[in-house]
Amino acid sequence: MRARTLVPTLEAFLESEEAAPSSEPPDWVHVLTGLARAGTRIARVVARTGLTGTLPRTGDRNVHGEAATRIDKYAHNAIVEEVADAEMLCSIISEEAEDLMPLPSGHPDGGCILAVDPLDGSSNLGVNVPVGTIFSLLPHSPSDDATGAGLTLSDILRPGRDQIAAGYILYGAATTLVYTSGRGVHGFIRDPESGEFLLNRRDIRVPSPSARHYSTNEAYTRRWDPRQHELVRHFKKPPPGGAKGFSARYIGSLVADIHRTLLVGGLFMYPAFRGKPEGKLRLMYEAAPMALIMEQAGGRATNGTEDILDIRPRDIHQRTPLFAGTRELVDLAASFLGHGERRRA
Ligand code: AHM
Ligand code: MG
Repeated sequence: MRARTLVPTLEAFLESEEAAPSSEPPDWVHVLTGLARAGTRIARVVARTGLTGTLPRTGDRNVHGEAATRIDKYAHNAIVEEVADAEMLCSIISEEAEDLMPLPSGHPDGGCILAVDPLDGSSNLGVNVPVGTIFSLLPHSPSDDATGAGLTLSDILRPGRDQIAAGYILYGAATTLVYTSGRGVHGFIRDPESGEFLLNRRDIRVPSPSARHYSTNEAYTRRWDPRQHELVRHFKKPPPGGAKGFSARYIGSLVADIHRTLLVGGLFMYPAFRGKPEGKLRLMYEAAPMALIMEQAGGRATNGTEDILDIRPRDIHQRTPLFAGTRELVDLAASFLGHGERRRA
């Protein structure tokens, strides 16, 4: 009989890998396990969207004027409920809330902010395309009182390099949680039978050589900057000496596009263009957590002129262009866009 290999659950892994020997796991672990519980609830609702009528537009707009669905709101509430007890948190930034959300009064100020996109790409759900939750945990600068109520915007607008932990939950064929706390990137798949997130990939690295994929919404070509045109023209040129050329991949759902890029490599791009001078994606809860994941996996992420992790936000919902993926390909993009040595791949 074959011996059964014991695959660690998320909790067991966090306890054994993230705690110093014979000490308690760090406090952020409670936020991550709360997010995993919320992810389990969200996955269940996502899987039933076609049956439960959670999908149709409510006619509501979210704080950014975008169409919101009831499931976006459900995901937001599930996350707030599941992390509310985490003592290290004091406030939440959510794509679904206009302002910084303080936790209920009486909650101690644990010095940290959770920035989250509760359900990114939910407009894809009607056609059964994977969607995801993206999260980032940041310390805030000391405020002048113990409840955190004295927090000002400048206390919380910290660059992505300060993140304590970041990651995403992908609701696809399998519900997958990927996180980093700055010590590698680890992936877990939720076993629908036991309900546990089980370790699936330890220390994920963006492969090198990687897939020669470029990933962008080419419908915006006519509004692109000439340098962006030049970059994509470069990907379409026949490679010298019979080498394998580039191929295109674009799902239009950030978590799914980044997950593919993380596992097989390539270059994901959501550039700025005419009409969207800062692109579409949000810095604090979309680009920065994905950038930490990419850097920790040996890849890179830039806005074209600056590494995403070095950008100090001016606003909690600030947008940024994003170029992320295999380091050589992000270097190449930066060289075309004016940030780095011009190289050829
Ligand atoms: P959302 O936050 O409103 O759900 O939109 C974000 C999504 C991302 O998942 C994806 O990368 C992007 O929008 C796709 O945008 P576009 O349709 O412009 O290519
Ligand atoms: Mg989003």
